[in-house]
Amino acid sequence: MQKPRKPESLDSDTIAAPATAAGQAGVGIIRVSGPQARSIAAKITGVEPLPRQAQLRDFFATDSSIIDSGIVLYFSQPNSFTGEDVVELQGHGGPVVMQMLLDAVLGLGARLARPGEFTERAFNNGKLDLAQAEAVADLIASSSIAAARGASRSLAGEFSASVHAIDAKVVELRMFVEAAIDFPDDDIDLLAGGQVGERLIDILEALNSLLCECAQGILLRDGVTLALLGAPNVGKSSLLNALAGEARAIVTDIPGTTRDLVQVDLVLDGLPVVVVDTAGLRESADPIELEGVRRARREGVNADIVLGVVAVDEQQTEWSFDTLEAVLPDLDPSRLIQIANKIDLVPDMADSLPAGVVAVSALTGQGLDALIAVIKNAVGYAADGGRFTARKRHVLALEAALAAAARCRTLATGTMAGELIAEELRQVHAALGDIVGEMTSDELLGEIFSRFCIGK
Ligand SMILES: Nc1nc2c(ncn2[C@@H]2O[C@H](COP(=O)(O)OP(=O)(O)OP(=O)(O)O)[C@@H](O)[C@H]2O)c(=O)[nH]1
Ligand SMILES: [Mg+2]
Repeated sequence: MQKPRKPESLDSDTIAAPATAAGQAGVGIIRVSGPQARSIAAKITGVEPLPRQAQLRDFFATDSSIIDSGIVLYFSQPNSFTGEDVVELQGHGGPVVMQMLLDAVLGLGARLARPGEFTERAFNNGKLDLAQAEAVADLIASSSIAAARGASRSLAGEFSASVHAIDAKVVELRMFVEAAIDFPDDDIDLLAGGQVGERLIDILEALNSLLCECAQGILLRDGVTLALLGAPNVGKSSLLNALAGEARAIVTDIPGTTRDLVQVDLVLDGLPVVVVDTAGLRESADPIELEGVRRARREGVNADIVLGVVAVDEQQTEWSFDTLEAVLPDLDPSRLIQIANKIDLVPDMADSLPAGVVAVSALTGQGLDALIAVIKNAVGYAADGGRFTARKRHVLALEAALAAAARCRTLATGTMAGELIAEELRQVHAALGDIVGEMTSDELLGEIFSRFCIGK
């Protein structure tokens, strides 16, 4: 468990919010946290709640009318999610019942919680570190099984443990360097022995490998955007449907069928993606089609990966990606995957395609697995995915730590200026502390928690 972040300022007010989603459901839960949680539960049910026991009780409004009957669960502090007294009132999950129950709780002195405030209190009370708190939101929002597993590993503290393991090495090295600075008269110069450099290599390697894992973790959490672009009628919409496994976009043999963007969220072999189908690229006098092409181009500029599609058939054995290049002249080749569709029409052509062009048939499904593998490879998604979910914030902090550690290494092989090495190590330590929230500013914390949903 973490050290409480602000033990002196433990929140004195009591917060409440629905912990379950709005709408009709078998059960709905109002969660209450803070010093008054227990007494509010006692007033609502007419009986003192017992810690960690599910008790069936009637729930009463402030005017003593009955609202519902359900389960009351009480967790006495510090053994609760937030570290405060927490009460869950589990009633029937109808919007009106939930609102009446919430009103009763608010009428007894609680106030409505801000988004993420329960988790923020858990963080402030040392129940979770910041990376774990972020994992709570990521677990709720996860779009794939792999992302959910990654988030729950982060929530269990695996990611934080990796950060702490590197930080422990940094702290140890800092102590060594600072001791060497403080006792300069000793016979041996501790800094000259090559030890600092060796230990730094170890730290750099560990930082690098965690950074790679974080990059995977971001893919796992955020996924990537793929834009299907190409001339009319090459089979872009058919390809979208084939990847989605259902008819999401209209397909006809009339060129210019797709006018607007069609966006589908999918998970391709563990990788969350947003696939955007676009209007076929061609000159046109039709203002609707022109706007469609303009939007297609914009998607091509913004997407992580452009899936450039051409069609091969008996008539068209000579083909190129000129149409796409004309529209996106500055497209970085690393962002482009070239696809030759309709390979079922000319199966022999599959072997004579230029290197890097993926032959597929949206009609028969041929080549789709290979295409998915090429996509995963292009975005750097490892076969087994990420070990835990991560955020851009974590990557930036690790990059800052890595840069300071690299500067440290240069100093250690060159001037051996102890004070400068110590200062760079302090920066590595600070950057790592930022990830788990030991050194994070209140402003950033506010921003992180405000993106949570209410009730979490
Ligand atoms: N034989 C064969 N026909 C295909 C294949 N993919 C698409 N088609 C056909 O090609 C035609 C055009 O397909 P679409 O998916 O609408 O093409 P599009 O690129 O989205 O066309 P626009 O929306 O007009 O830009 C349809 O008649 C499809 O059935 C394929 O792999 N093999
Ligand atoms: Mg289309």
